[in-house]
Amino acid sequence: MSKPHDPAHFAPADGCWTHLRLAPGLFEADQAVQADALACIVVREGRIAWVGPQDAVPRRFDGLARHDGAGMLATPGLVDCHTHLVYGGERAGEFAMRLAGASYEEVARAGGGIVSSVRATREASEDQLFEQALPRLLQLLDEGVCAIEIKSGYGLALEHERKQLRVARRLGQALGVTVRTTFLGAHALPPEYLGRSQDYIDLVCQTMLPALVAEGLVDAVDVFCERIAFSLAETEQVFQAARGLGLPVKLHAEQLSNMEGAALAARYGALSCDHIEHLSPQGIQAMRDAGCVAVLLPGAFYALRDTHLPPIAGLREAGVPMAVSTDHNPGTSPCLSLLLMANMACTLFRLTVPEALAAITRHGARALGLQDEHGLIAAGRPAHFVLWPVAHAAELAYWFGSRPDCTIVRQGRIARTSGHGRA
Ligand code: DI6
Ligand code: FE
Repeated sequence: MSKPHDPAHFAPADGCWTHLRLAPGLFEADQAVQADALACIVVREGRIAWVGPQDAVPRRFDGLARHDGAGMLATPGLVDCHTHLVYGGERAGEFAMRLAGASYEEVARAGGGIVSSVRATREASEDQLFEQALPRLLQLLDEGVCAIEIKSGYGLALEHERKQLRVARRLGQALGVTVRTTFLGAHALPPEYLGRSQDYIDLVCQTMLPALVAEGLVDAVDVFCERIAFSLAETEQVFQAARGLGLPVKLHAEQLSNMEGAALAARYGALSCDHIEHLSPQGIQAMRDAGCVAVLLPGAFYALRDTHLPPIAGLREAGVPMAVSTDHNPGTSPCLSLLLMANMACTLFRLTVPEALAAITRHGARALGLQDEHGLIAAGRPAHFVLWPVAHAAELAYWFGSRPDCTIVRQGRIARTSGHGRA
């Protein structure tokens, strides 16, 4: 029996979406829209066919249905560009340990941390992982996410990494959402490889990655480059394997210490460097020169009670595009709200509201190599957009702890309809 979240239940969004306001900087109009003027987005055959002032809609669209946007604010569908959404179990006990004074590194060294999620993930079947991840993804989607990255990295063995990536693909199909999969086999050293890090990296590069790529399960490759994870030299070996298979790379870089991982990732043309609390000025320059996106993860910063801020002013000055994501994971960011992350990026990292909104749309899309499909309202693209019952764009980053009652058009279908209030 099909489920209520099955996209087959959603009506096509084709028609003229009228009485809209367009969020500044997040659209390209076919005809200039004066500030404060009402706009229209025309959807035809699941794609955006035209964007412009609503009193200038071309006659050729006269026959299309009308959808009243009721003055709501339109943004592109949100993009959550860094998540570890598929895993077994949870780690609330570790949260308590950290509150009692243990650091993230201490918890990891005591056999908790990533490795404890690895145990739970290995024990779970593919169907169990799917059932556990489904409600998490539904929560993100209900807030307007239209594209999401899902990493492996809690299997750390071929069959278990495969299971995670297969679940990620299945979730995308079952819910009608763009999913980009990232292979993060080099997330932590599995316990059975203790003291044999090089052997594990060889397995990742020579066996796991090629097999999973051959199965069509990998869109990009990531590494956790950190004192408690993998060295710069090991990271480079994984990047070389990715390059050999023609895959883009990303990096968990300079989260807990400066390893100069960002400069290495930039040399490999990385789509993004993520976390980057300890990013150096040289790292910023390298990222700028390589056109690499800086992915900021305020959820992990907050949950770890970190105080070392990422170098936002330096990134801004260098013109490095900044994205913001949930980093949803059971250890350091059990967060299921991208808008909360936009709020925290403003409050904790001092992003401006326009920066925060670009961070969860345009720049998030770019961090996934999806900039031609997602993150901007423009003719020719698949129809992914969200209508928000707010007076000001700033409200998207201002409210926290509540869910706006939005209308969502995802993959050309109406996935949610607003009652025009707050939920
Ligand atoms: N950095 C993180 O914040 C997550 N992974 C990573 O490389 C944490 C993953 C976890 O603790 O389970
Ligand atoms: Fe992460």
